[in-house]
Amino acid sequence: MATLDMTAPSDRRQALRRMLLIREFERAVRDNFADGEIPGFVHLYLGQEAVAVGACAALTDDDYVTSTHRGHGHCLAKGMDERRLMAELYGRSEGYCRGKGGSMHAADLDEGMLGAQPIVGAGVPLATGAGLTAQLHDRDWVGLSFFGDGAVAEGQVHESINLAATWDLPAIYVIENNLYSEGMTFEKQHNVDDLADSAAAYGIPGVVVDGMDVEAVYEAVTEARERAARGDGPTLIEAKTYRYRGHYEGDPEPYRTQAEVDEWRENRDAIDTFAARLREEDIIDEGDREEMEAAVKADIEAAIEYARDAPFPDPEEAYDDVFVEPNPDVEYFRERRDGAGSTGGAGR
Ligand SMILES: Cc1ncc(C[n+]2csc(CCOP(=O)(O)OP(=O)(O)O)c2C)c(N)n1
Repeated sequence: MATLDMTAPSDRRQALRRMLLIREFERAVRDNFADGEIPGFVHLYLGQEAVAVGACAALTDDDYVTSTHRGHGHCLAKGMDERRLMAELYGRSEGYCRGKGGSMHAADLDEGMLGAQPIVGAGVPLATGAGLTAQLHDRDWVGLSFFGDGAVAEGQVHESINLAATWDLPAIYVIENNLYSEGMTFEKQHNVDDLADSAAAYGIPGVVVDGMDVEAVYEAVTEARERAARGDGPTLIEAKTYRYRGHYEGDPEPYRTQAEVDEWRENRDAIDTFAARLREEDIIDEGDREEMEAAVKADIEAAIEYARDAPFPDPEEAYDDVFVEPNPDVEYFRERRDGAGSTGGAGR
């Protein structure tokens, strides 16, 4: 999805619409999962819409993102089509991975979504890889990884950011600190107030941003992207946010109170805050939000119908796309590795 200019009224309206689309998508998934229409597990992004939309609005179509088990919002914000994403969740062959990936594995290389990764932290090295590819092949894209506060405790996350920092790779790391990792509170898992502080250990900027403010996220990612494009290396951004639903649908949530959830929803909701700001600035009027909501609702209803009507994949396809022929680039790196005078590494 194209970059937004958040100084332009029409683009700010567009940002609000994208957040509403994600919210409506997730509400529909919540309801239809409860009705048994959607197989597997789902982890909803409700509450965190400002992070995905703010970050992706600062990226170009050529940039790459990686996602997590809570990935529907990232997919939609990056420009994936709600009908094919819904079909993927429904396990249908019209889905992005022909229904074989489901909620936690959606990917679309055309829109720059390298994939949702349910292994906690596993998307981070992929974004580093996108940055390394850009550097090695003189391409203009950046790799941005979304990951949770829980993922920060994974070894591969540290290794990936350290490598990107050392090699000045065009990468951006966005921690979505929603205060919980499954049932573990943030305080029980980390000994710091701000996870962005760990940026000091990599020698890169660490930025804390209000993840309930779409424009604040947009500004932080815009700056990080400019820095990456200049060849100055990665930035670590911590967006403080909150998830409204349980870790997964069906989670009894013994680790938090309803009062806490209500407090965030009523007083800090990212969509309400942004819509109120746009109203104050006369960019939308009273009826605009309702109109936008009705429009996205119709889009999501159409997506559900599309998913319901789509066929299931043929069982014979089960092993398709599991292995690929080596990409020519593999030979390129192999030759570099085996070249005269090499010490065996792929080199920089
Ligand atoms: C390597 C690994 N360890 C454990 C799990 C089980 N698991 C799935 S999600 C999750 C919590 C992740 O929390 P966080 O990274 O904060 O993301 P959030 O759910 O808050 O979006 C855990 C422990 C997993 N999928 N992968």
